[in-house]
Amino acid sequence: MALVGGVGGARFLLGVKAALGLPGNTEHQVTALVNVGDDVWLHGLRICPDLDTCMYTLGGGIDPERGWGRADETWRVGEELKAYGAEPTWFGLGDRDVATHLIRSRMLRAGYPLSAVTEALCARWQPGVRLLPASDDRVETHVVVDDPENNAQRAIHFQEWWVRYRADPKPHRFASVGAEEAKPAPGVLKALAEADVVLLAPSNPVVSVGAILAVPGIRAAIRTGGAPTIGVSPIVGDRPLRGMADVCLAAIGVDTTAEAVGRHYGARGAAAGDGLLDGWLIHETDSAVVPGVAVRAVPLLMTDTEATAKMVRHALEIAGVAGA
Ligand code: FO1
Repeated sequence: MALVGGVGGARFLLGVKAALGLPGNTEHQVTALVNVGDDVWLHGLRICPDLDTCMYTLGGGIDPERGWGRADETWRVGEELKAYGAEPTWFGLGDRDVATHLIRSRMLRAGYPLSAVTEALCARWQPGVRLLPASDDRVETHVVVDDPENNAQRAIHFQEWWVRYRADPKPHRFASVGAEEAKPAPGVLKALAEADVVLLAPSNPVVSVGAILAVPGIRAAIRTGGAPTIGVSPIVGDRPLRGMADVCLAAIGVDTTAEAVGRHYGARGAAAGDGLLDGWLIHETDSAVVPGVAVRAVPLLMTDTEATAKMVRHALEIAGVAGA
C-alpha cells in the first residue's frame, strides 16, 4: 500500500513494482492510495491530475519531459478554447488528455463514483497496481493567499495557485474543501487493514500526502492497521526534490528538512499524538532524529526505476517485509 501524489508518486510506484518483481510476480499486489485534492472541474471536465499521472506513467502513456499529460500530445482543443476566449486559458489541455477527461466526466455525470471511473480508465492502461482515489467524494485543496486589491485574503484552487501563479503567492494555509463530509473510497480502509506494509511516497507532505490524510478515517486506519508504515523523505539536503514542498511546509510551520518532515508525520508508536511512522528513509547525506521512528539514510534520488527500486527495498527491509 502506498500513499502517493502526482509526478514523484508515480515514479515511486514504478520503483515499487520493480522492487516486487511486478508484473511477473503474482504473489504481491500493490494498491496505491492516490491524492484527489488537486482535482478540478475546468471547461465542464473533471480533471484528476494525480490519478492520471499515475495511470499514464505506469501504463506507458506519460509525457516523460512534463511528467504529466500524454506523450505525443497536440493542443488543438486548448487553442480553440482560447480562440473562443473560454477561461481558463492558463491550464494546459492536451487533445489526447481531453479524451480521458471526457470519459471520466461522462461517467461521473452518469452516477459512477470516481473509483469506478478510475477502474474503467485503468482497463485500458493496465498500470499493474490498483489505483484507488483517496475518496470518491469531492475533496479539493484550496490555497488561502493575499488579496491585496481588497486588502484581504482569498482562497484559490490549488491548480490556479500552482499552474497559473506558479506557487508565487505566499500561501497562508491550505484547506481541504469537502474533507469533513468525505469518506475513504470503497476498499481503502480494507486495503489499509490488510496491507503488509504502508509506504508514504516522497510526495508533497502537505498537498499530496497531507491531502490524503485529510480524508477522515485514513490516518486512524494507518495507525491501527497491523502493517508497519515507512515514509520516504521528499526533502534532500534541506530542499524539495521537485515541486513546491518547501513553500507548503513553511505555510504549516514545518522546516524544510528531512528531520522536520519525519517529526511532522510523527511516530506511530508514540503513546500520545496521531503519528504514523515506524520507519523514515532520508537521503544518505542527511541526518535526522525522529523519536520513536527507525531512521535510515540511503540514496533517495529516483534517477531511474532501478534506483527507486533499491530505495523501496530499503523501506521493505526496515518494515521487515521480504521484497521480491
Ligand atoms: N501543470 C502545469 O504546470 N501546467 C499545466 O498546464 C498543467 C496541465 C495539466 C493537465 C492535466 C494534468 O493531469 C496535469 C496538469 N498539470 C499541469 C500538472 C498538475 O498541475 C500537477 O501535476 C499536479 O496537480 C501536482 O501534482
